[in-house]
Amino acid sequence: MALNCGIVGLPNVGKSTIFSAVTSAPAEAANYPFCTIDPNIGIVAVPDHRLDEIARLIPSKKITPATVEFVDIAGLVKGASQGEGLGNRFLASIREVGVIAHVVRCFDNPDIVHVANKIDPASDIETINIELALADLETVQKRYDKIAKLSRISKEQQKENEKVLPIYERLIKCLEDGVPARTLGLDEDESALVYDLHLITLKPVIYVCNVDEDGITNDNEYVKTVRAIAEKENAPVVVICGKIESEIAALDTAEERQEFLEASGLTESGLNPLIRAA
Ligand SMILES: Nc1nc2c(ncn2[C@@H]2O[C@H](COP(=O)(O)OP(=O)(O)OP(=O)(O)O)[C@@H](O)[C@H]2O)c(=O)[nH]1
Ligand SMILES: [Mg+2]
Repeated sequence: MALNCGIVGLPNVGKSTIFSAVTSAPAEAANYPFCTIDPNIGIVAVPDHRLDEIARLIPSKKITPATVEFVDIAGLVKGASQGEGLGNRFLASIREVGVIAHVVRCFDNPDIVHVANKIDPASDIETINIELALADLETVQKRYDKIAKLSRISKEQQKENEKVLPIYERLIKCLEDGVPARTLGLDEDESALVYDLHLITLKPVIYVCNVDEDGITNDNEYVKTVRAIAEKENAPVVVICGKIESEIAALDTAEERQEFLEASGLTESGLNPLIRAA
């Protein structure tokens, strides 16, 4: 099965625009929050010049690149874990993916609605992280209560509990503060013990800064803020201009796309680093 990457973020930040450009699959993108309701799914080949080089040197009937499946998920808002906005049923879509691409709005444009009425990447990231942490908190707390309540258990189960309950306690403490579980830095054994909870905030995240045309070649202040947050989490950052990428994706030929890229001051599509990071 291909690795899959869920695109999450606040409503109207450009998730579907980026999804459509990445996957060349049509997804409705419009200037109003909660445009996307059902998740859109698309599969893309991972651009890898090494594969092109090998294919050139060793002629082969069939060349099969690695693929990534992208899932465009509905926008999350403050209170989503408690049913606000489109509510918590979308959390299920996020639970199913392997990697999260967190799209953050990093451009000014009074015409494009922002659900909080101001452009503030740090606050936007915090809002999403808190909702995802609260969703995970519910999952861990439920499991913890269930196990802690068991009265007659086997010796084996007892041993297992002694190992897992302290990890659940650490998770609960972290998630209660609205902090993603990945920041706990669980080791391999600990991660294996909690794997079956499928925690959203334990999944690796890529921060995707959606910038305007001027923001692709030079980091703007918003992007700098995102980079600082990502660095603390050891997460990669990809800077993309959703608007340009959707225009490029709409062009018919590779030559036209290359010309457009060069005219925009780019050497390759900003989508490639995203696909590779995923
Ligand atoms: N200026 C500018 N507008 C953009 C950019 N990316 C997206 N938009 C516009 O922002 C609006 C929202 O884009 P969508 O891709 O629908 O946003 P979304 O995050 O999928 O929104 P929901 O599905 O409602 O959560 C659309 O009108 C896009 O054309 C960008 O890089 N620059
Ligand atoms: Mg959308």
